[in-house]
Amino acid sequence: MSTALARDAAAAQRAALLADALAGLSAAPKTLPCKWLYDSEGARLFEAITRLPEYYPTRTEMRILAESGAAMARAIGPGAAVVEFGPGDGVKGVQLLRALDRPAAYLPVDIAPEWLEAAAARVAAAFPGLPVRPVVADFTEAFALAGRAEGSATHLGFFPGSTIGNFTPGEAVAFLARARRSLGTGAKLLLGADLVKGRAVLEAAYDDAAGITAAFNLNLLARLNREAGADFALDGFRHRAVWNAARERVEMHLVSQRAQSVRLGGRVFRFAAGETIHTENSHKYRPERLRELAAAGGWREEAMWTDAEGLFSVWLLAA
Ligand code: AVI
Repeated sequence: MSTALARDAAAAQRAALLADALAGLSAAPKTLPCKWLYDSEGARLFEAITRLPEYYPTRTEMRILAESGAAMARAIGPGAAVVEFGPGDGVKGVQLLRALDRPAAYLPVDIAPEWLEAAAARVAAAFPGLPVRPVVADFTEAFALAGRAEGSATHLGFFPGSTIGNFTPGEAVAFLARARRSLGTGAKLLLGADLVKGRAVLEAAYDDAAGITAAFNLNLLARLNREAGADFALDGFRHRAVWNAARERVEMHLVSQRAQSVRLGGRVFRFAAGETIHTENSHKYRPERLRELAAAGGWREEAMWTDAEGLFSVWLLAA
């Protein structure tokens, strides 16, 4: 990207952040969209979260991919073009491609070109000769893969990490329906989904002893100070993670430690002591619920793999 284009993209991004923050902080209860957790500092902190002893999803999913990779490859069949939604550093993509029978291509999809580069470079280094075609697109909106498939290869969507859990159920169904349209006829989707489990395990996973998840959550306020000119006092808010059993989701909040005011975009937002900003939902699924969401998005279950403790699930869905 040229410097001028990069500058325009950064300015548009800051304007969108400010608009979302003004809307979210004007709502009752106050909220901020979780997508803004991932600036470069947030992405670094999230990588650290994935290695925490309490945060079981990443290593459990990697174990399922390692242990059941051969069965997945058989169910998927040879020659698939892998389309990974939000590939992060590309580690899971490499693991999947290693298991598959003669994959035809790797197409990582992300809105941020700099993140795509890391995943594309890792995959290209691990599989010389495999066509790697990054797609710059916001996969939370409609996008086309037309003309990108390798010959007649079928698309295998790959959406690991239970990132689907950060969507509301309505958004999850909309994503699944859009993915089905983007991936085209005969497509399959390999989907990671975290499972419902006991409160203690879930709350520890989102409120670790080392305070990394707290730093990840609070970085959202630091980002608003840096990029949107807000004046949040970072010691005036504390991280809270709570399992909402009725809605089967872990919620992250930032709790105001005192009555205080914050300036943002020429406006003043007042907080009562104990008032929270709701920053993220991480839905957990029972298998029957996941099947329902998949069906509503136009997919049917072909197979499901889990770990010995039943912590996490990986689904193969067919269009
Ligand atoms: C990216 N996503 C699947 C993570 C999750 O578990 O919901 C984000 C996260 N938030 C706190 N810890 C991890």
